[in-house]
Amino acid sequence: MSIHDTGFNLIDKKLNPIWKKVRNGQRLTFDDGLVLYKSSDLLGIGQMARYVREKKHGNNAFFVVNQQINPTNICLNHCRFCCFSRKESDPDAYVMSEQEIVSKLSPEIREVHVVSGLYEKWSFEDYVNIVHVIHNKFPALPIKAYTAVEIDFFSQLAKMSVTRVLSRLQKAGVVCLPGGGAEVFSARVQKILFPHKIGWKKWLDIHHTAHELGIRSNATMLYGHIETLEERLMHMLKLRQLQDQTHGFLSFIPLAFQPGTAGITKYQTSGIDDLKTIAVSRLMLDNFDHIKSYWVSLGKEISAMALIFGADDVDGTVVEEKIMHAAKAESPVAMAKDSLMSLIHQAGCVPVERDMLYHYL
Ligand code: V47
Repeated sequence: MSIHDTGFNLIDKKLNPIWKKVRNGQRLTFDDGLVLYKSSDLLGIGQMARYVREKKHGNNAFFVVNQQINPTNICLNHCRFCCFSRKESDPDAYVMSEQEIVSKLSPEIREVHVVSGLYEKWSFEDYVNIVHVIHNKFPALPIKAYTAVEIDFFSQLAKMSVTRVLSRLQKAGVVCLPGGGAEVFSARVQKILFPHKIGWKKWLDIHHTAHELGIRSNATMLYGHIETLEERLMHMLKLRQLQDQTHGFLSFIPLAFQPGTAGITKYQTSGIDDLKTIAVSRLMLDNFDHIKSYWVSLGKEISAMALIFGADDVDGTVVEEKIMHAAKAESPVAMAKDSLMSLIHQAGCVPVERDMLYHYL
């Protein structure tokens, strides 16, 4: 039986006015978000989010056969939370050749996701060339490349405007920007964890410009470190505001922080926090079509449960993931298509293979 046919009782009566708004398709406020986050009625919140998810997508759960490529881990930003970045002199620093990049790809891949470090010895043309090489070898393969942080770096490196940088990449074959580098939209957190990285205003401006050029993008939120619930909600509301203007975001991806060796928190987020964050984002981001349950950061079990708590996409059968595994994520480094489909079945959903722009395959 679908949630549409089921009357359910909310244990936490404070949720009743929010449920009324959700049923009437009314927008939730910051204060509503706080009531949701502070409520212990996890199942009630999950059922409301499931109601919205089912209205948008029925029982479908999307996935894409995806390859991540990280051409180098050398990065001049040494963000405190990041276990992936290296100095050039580090013994495990690497730079991939064109051949190595191309060798990661195969015809069954439906989306390639390129995220690099900020490597000063490469020119902007070197970064563009990576896109060229991929596009020439696999012309039909949609390319999602370079976060707003990298776009800003290229603009400084090449002394070009963000618009020109993005247009150049678009001509080379980029159709979408990944959602990384957003972390959490808070000047307070930025000062402590990533002082040298672009802040939320620039991140949003770059996505705004991309959307104006017809480049779609995703949005992430890194949670479970030192941020407050209020900061998480402000992050969601700022994204919602830009989406109202451009409708350029494809999906929202909450990223559960993997503590690794960064020394910021001892413990990984709880399953309760993960499911609540998926559900709250589904309820707050009424103008986002898709909420991703990123199994690499949530693990397989919570990722399957997230599909009943508002998520409708389990991201990719990522062929190889490096960034979170550098922070000792316990999920496998890759998941085959069959395993991903069985994870979706376990949640009682119907797997739907998609391409980057959510066309059914
Ligand atoms: O920007 C870094 C985050 C992001 C850790 O657009 C960490 O489809 C958890 O953006 N624990 C990169 N997270 C990944 C990313 C992404 C992933 C999947 C899909 C898409 C998409 C984008 O990973 C970084 C940063 O916010 N990150 N270190 C960590 N220890």
